[in-house]
Formats: sequence, C-alpha cells, structure tokens
Amino acid sequence: MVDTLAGVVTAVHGPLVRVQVGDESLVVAFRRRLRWEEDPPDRRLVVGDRVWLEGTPPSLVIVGVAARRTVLQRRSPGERRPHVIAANVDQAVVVMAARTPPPNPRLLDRLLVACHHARIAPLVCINKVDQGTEEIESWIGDYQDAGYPVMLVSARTARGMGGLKRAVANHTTLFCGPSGVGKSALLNAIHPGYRLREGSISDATGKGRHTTTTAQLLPLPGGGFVVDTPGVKEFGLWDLDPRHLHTCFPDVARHVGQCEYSDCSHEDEPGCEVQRAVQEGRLSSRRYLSYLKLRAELASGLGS
Ligand SMILES: Nc1nc2c(ncn2[C@@H]2O[C@H](COP(=O)(O)OP(=O)(O)OP(=O)(O)O)[C@@H](O)[C@H]2O)c(=O)[nH]1
Ligand SMILES: [Mg+2]
Ligand SMILES: [Zn+2]
Repeated sequence: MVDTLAGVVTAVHGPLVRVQVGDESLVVAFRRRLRWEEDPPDRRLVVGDRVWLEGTPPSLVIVGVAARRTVLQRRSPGERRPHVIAANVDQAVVVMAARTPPPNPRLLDRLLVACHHARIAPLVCINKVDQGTEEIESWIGDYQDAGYPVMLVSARTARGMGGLKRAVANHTTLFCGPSGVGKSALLNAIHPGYRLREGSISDATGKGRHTTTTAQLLPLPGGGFVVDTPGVKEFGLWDLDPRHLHTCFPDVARHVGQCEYSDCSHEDEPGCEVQRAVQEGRLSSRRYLSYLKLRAELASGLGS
C-alpha cells in the first residue's frame, strides 16, 4: 500500500506545481501519465485542481487529479483550444476601476457571461471609488437591476472592504478583470500577508502593465481561498450556443418565454416581450444591445 495525500494546486510553473497539502505549501513534480478522474478538455493542471500525491515529503509527486466541479475557460486570440484559467472556484469577483483604467462594461458583460456559463456565481466590483464614480453612474445600476451583487470599494481607502471580505470568506473566489484595476491590491487589502506585487498605470495609455503574470490560489486565513489572475484585455467565449446566451443574461432571461412567438429572436418580431421591456424602461437598452451583439458574434463563430 502506498500512502496517498490530497492537495490543491496553488500555482503552475511549467513542469513544477505548487500544492497546498494541509498547512504546507510544497513545490512538486507530476507524473507524465496522470490519472484524471474525469477526462478534461485539455490535460493540463491548473490552479484549484484537487490532486493526489504519492511519496514521502519532500519528494512527493502528483499522481492523480479529481474531477473538476467548475472550469473557467476562455479562448485566446488565434487559438483553437480553450485555455482553462482555474478549476473548482465557486464564485468570481469581476473587477473594473471607477476611472483608471477606463471601465469597460462590454468586457464586464462578457466576463459575467463566462461565469454564468461555468456555473460560477459572479459579483461585480468597482474598485478605486476614491477616484470618483462619475464614469460608472450611467450604467452601474443595470447590474443591480439584473440581480448581481455590486460592490463599490477602494483598496486604497478601505471603503467597502468589509463587505468584500465577508463575501469571499469560506468560498473559493477568483478575481478577474483588466490589468491595472487593482485585483492584487484588493487581495492585499483583504490579507496584507499575501504581499502580492502591484503595478502602476501607464501615463501614456492609461492602462495597467500586466503585473500579475500567472494565476495563484491563496488560502484565506479564516477559511476559503482566493485566486489572483493576470489582467485580461479581451475574453473569448468558449463552447457557448448563441441560442442559450440569454441564460447568461439574467435581466434578459426574465422576459424570454413571454414573447408571442416561441422562436422569437427578440430583434424585430411583433409581440416581443424583451423589446417591450426595453421600450418601457424595464430592461436596460445597453444590456439588451450587448446581448444582441454577443449573440451575433457567437452565431458567426467568432466568439471573441
Ligand atoms: N486610487 C486608487 N488606486 C488603486 C486602488 N487599488 C489599486 N490601485 C492602484 O492601481 C494600480 C494597479 O493595481 P494592481 O493591484 O497591480 O492591479 P491588477 O488588477 O492586479 O493588475 P494586473 O496584475 O496587471 O492584472 C496600482 O498602482 C495600485 O496602487 C484604489 O482603490 N484606489
Ligand atoms: Mg495583479
Ligand atoms: Zn422576443
């Protein structure tokens, strides 16, 4: 009988993997022929993977990988295969900055769709509210109306940080969003012991400098985990049927099913409840257009 230990992958560095085994963080190798409990689309270990190890410390080796409860994946430009960002996270904090870098609600919509598709509960987080909230005021209410938890916070002044800390406690929460919005800064504010590297914003472009380069799973002192991820410029959706896209837009989905025609495309049919909701101000026209645009893109096979 060989002793088997259970662990969770906290970072992947090529052939070496950092795993948390009990209270210990170890760097280990993995067997070339890993035993996958469930065949993944691409056989690569990612942060959040639950693994089994054999051997005696410090010479442990990963021998098997548990079935993934959730998989967050994206299509990178020019790539045919999906890129798995993390496994087994149960919620995601999608971060935008209030002013710099300029908030991008279209990318926010895309990230929220990816979360729904992966069955990961999304939270919307606007960081840097110390810079003022003028630039988000016209659209942030759309997300509250859609039913998302919306948090307005500042890692710098600590405003709203209590609520964010409570929201992540005892969960496995992935932080995602563009470079420079303050994902690492928020995590440092949640637990200063992480000492994550924070970047600066380019004066020339107003964008972040891609300071975080690999995903990292970090244990929360009170229980649970958070995942810091590199900033994203774009986010290609993977494996999503345009006919089901409304299930990833809770505000649109609310009205689907009440249209006169059961195969309504919600574009110009008479008796369309979705269009009526937009006309009567019960559904944000910006979110509706974002839904139509994304659906057309998925239908054309582009998806990114
Ligand atoms: N004014 C202000 N600046 C902040 C706040 N939070 C973070 N910053 C600054 O924003 C810059 C980027 O922060 P990071 O934490 O590196 O951003 P990131 O999202 O992790 O970026 P990547 O790792 O490149 O994806 C740093 O200069 C931070 O000091 C905030 O609440 N207010
Ligand atoms: Mg970072
Ligand atoms: Zn309709």
